[in-house]
Amino acid sequence: MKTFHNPHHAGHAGQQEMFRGRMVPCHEVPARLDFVLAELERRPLGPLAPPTVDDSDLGAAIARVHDPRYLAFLATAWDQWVAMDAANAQRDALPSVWPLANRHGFRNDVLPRNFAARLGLFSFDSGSPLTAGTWAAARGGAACALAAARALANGDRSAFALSRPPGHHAGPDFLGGYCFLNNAAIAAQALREAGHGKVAVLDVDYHHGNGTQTIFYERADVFTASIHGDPATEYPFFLGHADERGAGAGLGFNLNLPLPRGSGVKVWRAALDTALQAVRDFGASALVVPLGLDTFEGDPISGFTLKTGDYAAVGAALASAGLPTVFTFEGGYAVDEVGTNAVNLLEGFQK
Ligand code: Q9C
Ligand code: ZN
Repeated sequence: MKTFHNPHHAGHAGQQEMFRGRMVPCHEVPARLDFVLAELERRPLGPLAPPTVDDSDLGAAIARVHDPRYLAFLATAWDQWVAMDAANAQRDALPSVWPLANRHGFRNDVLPRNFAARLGLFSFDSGSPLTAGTWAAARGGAACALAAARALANGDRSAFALSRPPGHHAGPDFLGGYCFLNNAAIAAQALREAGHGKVAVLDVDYHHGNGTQTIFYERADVFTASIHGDPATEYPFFLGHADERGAGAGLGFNLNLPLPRGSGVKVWRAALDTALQAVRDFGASALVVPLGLDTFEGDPISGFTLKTGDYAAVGAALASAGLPTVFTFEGGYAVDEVGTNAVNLLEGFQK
């Protein structure tokens, strides 16, 4: 399988995230991707290259998934932050005020003139620092996703969009969970436009793929499934419950499989079988896998107990769907092991 890696990823390097009233060092660090690249050099799965997609193609692919008002904000957010106060050039931008959109009469239809308010309008947590290089890095990730979808359109069986920041928590008009542009959704939409009538997204990150779910919630042409820590106790808390099944034309085309914190490989694999059966029943002709490795027992912010030796079989199970597949790199914060775990899974898929 071809891997498209993002040459701009390291430009996005947050210093600290807000966690329970304290600022703590960011978990989502550039070294994560470097470890995956290093492992891919040790155990090649195929060609490794930066994406080559045309700028206007890329802009169009991103705009198919994200709202214009959000994209206009994100593209210049850093400049707006520094314009607010020149000293901000030394600090990451983090939100601290939110509109509780659609609740208690708080409005999200009037764009505030204050940047801090705009940042809150488009964010759902204070753990996702926006930095000088965030937009270029996020755009580079979208390019990887688009290139991976195009590789499938050209007959490849699979492709890996290796980028950070991750994407699956980013929605049509919001960032959060370390995510800014939803790479998996961009790949799924590009596959639709390349002629796949039905595309499935099977999210295996520890955290519910709330952004992807929201993007496709009312659509019947993209089936979204996610296996994750139960939002009753786990981030992102406010979405990812089993009773969210889609709405309108999309009713029945979203599947959430929340599992209790502490779940091990046996329970997790059973959920994977359920999700794969649902993908088969849906009749997808292409698959996107938001690949988070934070299901690993050693992950510092997550609560499942999968082991390094489990991932090859997970890859093989995903391959059993028999579908052309795009993988997008998502979470996984046990930095020393994330490369081994990712490549174990992808090698298992490819065997
Ligand atoms: N300070 C992804 O895995 N914060 N995002 C958890 C730790 C948010 C995870 C608390 C976790 C987001 C792509
Ligand atoms: Zn995650």
